[in-house]
Amino acid sequence: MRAAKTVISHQPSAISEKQKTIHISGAEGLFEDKDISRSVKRYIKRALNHPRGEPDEIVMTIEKIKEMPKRISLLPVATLKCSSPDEAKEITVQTLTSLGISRKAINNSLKILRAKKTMRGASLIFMKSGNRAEPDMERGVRVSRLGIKKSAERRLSRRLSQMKINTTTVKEALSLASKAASCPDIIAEVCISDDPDYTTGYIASRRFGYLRMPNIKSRGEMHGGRVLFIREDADTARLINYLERKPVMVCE
Ligand code: WAQ
Ligand code: MG
Repeated sequence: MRAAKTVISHQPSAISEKQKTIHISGAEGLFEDKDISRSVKRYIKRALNHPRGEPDEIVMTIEKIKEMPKRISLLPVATLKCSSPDEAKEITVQTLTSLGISRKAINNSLKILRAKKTMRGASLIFMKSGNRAEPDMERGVRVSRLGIKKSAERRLSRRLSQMKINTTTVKEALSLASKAASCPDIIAEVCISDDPDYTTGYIASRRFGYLRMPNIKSRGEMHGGRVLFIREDADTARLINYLERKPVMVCE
């Protein structure tokens, strides 16, 4: 599902009005036939009640999966002590540096994550050169075709409940990060929600797991995004195909 809003911006210096599309919400999953109607209803409800605003377009795509999903397991979860966006930045820079990611790549990612115009998908950044690899830089790459087995979801819910973070937001973000981390060419991911009232972000990697950072942004801010750091010699076409099209199921 994706939901968007078109706004007309009146720039003080411009003579003409300009239309631009604002991304409101997007979500995806893998479901059994019998669960499709219920899932579609949930996605519509979510699009219509979104903290980023009321959409004037909701697009729903339903595709039959013809390939057995690849099974993956979840990254381990931890919540770091982090009390401000500055502290989150410090943790992010330190963690990414220790994973071998260059200062240039880190700086480029911070620009994307703080840009006013949010993307619908993730940016792919080469870990050394800092160059971007996504073919459409406004849209980014959408990690899609991922689901979680019912038994795995129940177990995850129990675990997250003990940590008092059992929400759809956390479950979906952890699943997405685990699909990304299942790619050997992806070294790390950084995520900030674009929802104005969701201020916890994360940094994920196979080495350190899924590390949550509270207060990564201040309440009310509309910016956010995702950056995937990739190996310098990654086969980007193959990588993008995996992220966008390969069915993956969380099974543990
Ligand atoms: N694939 C790639 N990028 C995506 C996707 C996707 N499927 N979905 C969202 N993005 C990008 C896009 O640029 C959004 O602007 C940005 O990520 C943020 O998306 O453990 O809610 O859906 O408490 O707002 C983190 C949870 C929540 C942390 C993240 O992201 C925790 C969240 P949002
Ligand atoms: Mg959002």
